[in-house]
Amino acid sequence: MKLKGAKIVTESLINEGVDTVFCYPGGSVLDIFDELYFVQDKIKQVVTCHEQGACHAADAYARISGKVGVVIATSGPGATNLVTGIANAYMDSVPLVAITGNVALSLLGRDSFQEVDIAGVTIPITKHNYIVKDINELGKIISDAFYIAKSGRPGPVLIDIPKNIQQAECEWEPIPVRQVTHRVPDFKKCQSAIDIINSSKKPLIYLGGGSISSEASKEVLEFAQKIDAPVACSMMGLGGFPASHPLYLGMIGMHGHANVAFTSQECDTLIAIGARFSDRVASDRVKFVKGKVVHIDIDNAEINKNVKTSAHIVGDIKTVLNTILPYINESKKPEWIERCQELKKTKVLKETTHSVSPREILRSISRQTPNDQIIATDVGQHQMWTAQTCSFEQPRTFVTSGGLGTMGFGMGAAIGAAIASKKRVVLVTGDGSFHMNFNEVVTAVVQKLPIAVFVFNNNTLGMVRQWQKLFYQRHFSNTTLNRPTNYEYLAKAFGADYLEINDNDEIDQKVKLAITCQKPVIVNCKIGIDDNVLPMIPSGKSAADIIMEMGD
Ligand SMILES: Cc1ncc(C[n+]2csc(CCOP(=O)(O)OP(=O)(O)O)c2C)c(N)n1
Repeated sequence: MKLKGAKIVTESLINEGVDTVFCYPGGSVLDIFDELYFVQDKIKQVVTCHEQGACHAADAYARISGKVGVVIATSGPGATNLVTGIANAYMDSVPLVAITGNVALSLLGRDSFQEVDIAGVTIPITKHNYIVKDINELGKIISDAFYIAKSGRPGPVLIDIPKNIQQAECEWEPIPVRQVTHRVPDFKKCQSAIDIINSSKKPLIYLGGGSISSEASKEVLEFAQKIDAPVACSMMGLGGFPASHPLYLGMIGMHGHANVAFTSQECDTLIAIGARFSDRVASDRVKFVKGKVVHIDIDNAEINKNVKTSAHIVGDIKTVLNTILPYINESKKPEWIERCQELKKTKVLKETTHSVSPREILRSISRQTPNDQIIATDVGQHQMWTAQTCSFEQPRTFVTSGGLGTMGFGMGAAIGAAIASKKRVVLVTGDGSFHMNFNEVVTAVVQKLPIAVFVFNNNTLGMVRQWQKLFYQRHFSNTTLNRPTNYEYLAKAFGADYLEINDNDEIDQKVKLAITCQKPVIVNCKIGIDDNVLPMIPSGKSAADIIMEMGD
């Protein structure tokens, strides 16, 4: 059948199984929006306040649903407003298709109104990108974009569609959707990894987000139990292994649990699964681990990139584990487990809090919400407290900006997560991060999403202040906010509810009110300006330099 380019876009989206898009209109994308008008019953269309919010929402939608997230924006400023969101998805390996309109082909490269070479801009932050120059290629490009976004190591793909291509016509038939299949790794290539694992007396599993995108939680559990190995998750891996399991040690990395840092020094084999040895984990790449390293990852480029491995297997985590599990010897390691437990009991933090305790609020949220509660965060101290304190029992329950560390991610992400899950979402944010994207509270109100926004209001850019304390002689340059923002007026102005936590005694009751509220609610949590996130392994250092205590 003969269709307009814009119609090929909407038909292709439906063909790919897309049921939700996050979007913001504009002149160069109007033809696509005109077609979206006719498919409102098939594709839910969520207009945000800012394209960045739309991109973060599409990103979180993908993280929660396991599907490809879709965002649509206009040319020029609309497209550049997507850049942070695309980079965020790229760094955390999230499957995303970003569709941008552009000026007509004849106007490209002439500094036309709202013209930006968005394909050029996004080359380093996309898996692949396209400028559609021939209407006959549009359908195939969309099909390829979805496949590229979700296959191998997932990531974002951008399709820039000039206006005349949206308006041109050509023959179109639905292209059968290609399912992602995974090659079983050649057994010979697994042998040395299996041998090291089988001979290890003191293994430690370092579990990353790759295990979650591969849906490998069941296999990871079986593997860990079979070899009796304790498990530490990277921040992206949280939820990939149940936090209440006796083999679970905690989070690894700069602000990971102290016992994990010491365990990683004592283990004889570190088995990294779907993790990439980011500098926030292996800060001192040499001292990070003394034992052997076995690395299992879907991306060949990650092998030996940051840390030298003794053996590795490249492949999809679920497929690899299913392949090697029959050859892994079952064993018990009581002495090693006891040692790990001892470290878990002894290497604990002395908690000091100045007023309302952020950790107490998080414990209350964890206690009062179900195991499948989705918790999203922004970036800063509140993010690390959340990662350290909440017990994530299931995959796809923690939504956070890991690789890029994007302040302003939270509110858009909470919206995407709430729409994907059709459930209540808790957002933990800081006053700095919240000010970057609180416009999206009104999107949550319009969409009738029960999002409980806990603003950890310490009147400062807390994480930066902490670095200024530690490394810049307490020169609090531009981090004390002292903003007069009235959060109650702000909530009411957008049509949201408002609560306040001024005292530790009211935490449980206010958390309960927030997590039963039927609409978006802003909870102003008045925490102290000098609460620190500890432990901390300073940048470039190792477990030996861990900071367990610091003054204000
Ligand atoms: C877009 C962006 N700009 C700057 C930073 C650098 N940065 C990291 S944490 C942080 C402070 C965050 O403050 P807030 O959101 O109030 O959270 P808190 O640390 O106080 O919990 C800043 C400025 C960033 N991560 N992202």
